[in-house]
Amino acid sequence: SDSATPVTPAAFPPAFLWGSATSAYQIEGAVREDGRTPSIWDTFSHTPGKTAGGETGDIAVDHYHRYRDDVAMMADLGLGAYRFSVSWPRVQPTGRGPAVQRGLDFYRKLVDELLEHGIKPAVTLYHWDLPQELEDAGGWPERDTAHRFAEYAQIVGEALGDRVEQWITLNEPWCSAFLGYASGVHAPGRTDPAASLRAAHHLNLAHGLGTKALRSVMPARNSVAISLNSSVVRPLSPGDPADLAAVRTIDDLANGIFHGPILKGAYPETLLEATSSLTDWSYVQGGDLELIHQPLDALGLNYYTPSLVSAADPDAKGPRADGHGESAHSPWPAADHVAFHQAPGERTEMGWAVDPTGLHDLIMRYTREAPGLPLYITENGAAYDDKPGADGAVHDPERVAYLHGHLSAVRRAITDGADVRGYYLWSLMDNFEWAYGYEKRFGAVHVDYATQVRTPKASALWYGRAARSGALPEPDGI
Ligand code: PNW
Repeated sequence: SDSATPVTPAAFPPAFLWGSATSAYQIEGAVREDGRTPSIWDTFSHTPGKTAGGETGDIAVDHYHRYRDDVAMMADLGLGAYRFSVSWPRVQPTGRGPAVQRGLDFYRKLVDELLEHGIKPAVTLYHWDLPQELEDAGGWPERDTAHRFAEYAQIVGEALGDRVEQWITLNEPWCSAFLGYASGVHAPGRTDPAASLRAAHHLNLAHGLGTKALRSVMPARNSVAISLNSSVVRPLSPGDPADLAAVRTIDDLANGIFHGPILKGAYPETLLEATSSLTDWSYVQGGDLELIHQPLDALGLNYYTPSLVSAADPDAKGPRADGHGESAHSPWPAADHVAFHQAPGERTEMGWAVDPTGLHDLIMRYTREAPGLPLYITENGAAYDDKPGADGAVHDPERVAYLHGHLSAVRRAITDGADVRGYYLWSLMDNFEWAYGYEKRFGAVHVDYATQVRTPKASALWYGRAARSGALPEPDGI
């Protein structure tokens, strides 16, 4: 045999979905068109000091007007799936009452465009853009918001359920609850730890009520899931019981608070105890846990980097290093005894450690904890400081290496018995990165914000080759 022949990379299952992901506020722009009203992210981004450079999603990457070109670009790249989110205030401007037809029409046209290009749509109902009127009425800490979400879910399910099979209720409720209501680095920017725990429960309840509403109006073949930013939490010293206790605290607040009720029908006892100084959890009403713990068709995992924690030195005061944004307020209620650490090694522009093994560990954990439940990686990707070169091309070898490493970890997990059905690269194109504005570029496609010109980076071409062949090209093959 010829020893110079490169090893053929192991193929992925033939039905594996090779997709990319975006969210409405991060790409659409057109914030005052066709009856849309402000969401909490419009209000927040227009509040001085909340986002880098005071940037907003007013225009973003103008996807609302360019969706046809963007879909054609995905098809040219060879991508087979696309995860996007619906803007709630486009569909229900006050968060209640009848739907705005023009808002629904935009998503129907987008879906039809995708289907015509052979791209499988996955709809996320809530990717953080709560109608401002609902926040004015109390937001996620209020129970009524969960009922409003169910009504909205039913409207969108009725409108698109005949042509979209894959549904995701919420994206990363951890961010909505704890970055939104505890650390305040995300909209609505509140810093009330007790309210953030109420928000977490009402987000869980919204998932349960929303799932039920979707199932009541959609064909039974459709799949309903939730996307969680399930953290991989590691101890600084694996042999130190105090560090292992810190892992437990953060694992409960990051994972158990959502997976517990959703997958097992109960909040972890250790979470209830640890947070008892802030809340008595009396807003968890009879029947809530049954609603939240409904059969799911799939679980979405969003993964970027693991967390490294230890017991805190009680005297240590100083900047936090948990990678969750700058704030004097912690996004971790009742976790003052935990310190976060920066892992050594390579990092992305976000300062997040590059650690593909974490993705393998995460997939294997949920393979054990939710046996039989199909898994999707609904987000994974990296920000790098990409600039077009003199030739106009964008060379992003770091992102190619990141994707190769993480997709290899997914492939390994499948070999180890995990049922991973698809992967959605975050993100299709550069976009509004929340509190970081347009500074951090997660796109596989470069966007020149002055002209809105899209240029596929080397990583987009590499990923497209993977998608077309169903196997991973060598990272330096481009
Ligand atoms: C996710 N954290 O956000 C979101 O789903 C995307 O909209 C976002 O663009 C992407 O990841 C990249 O940031 C996160 O502080 C924001 O741990 C913050 C955190 C995690 C995810």
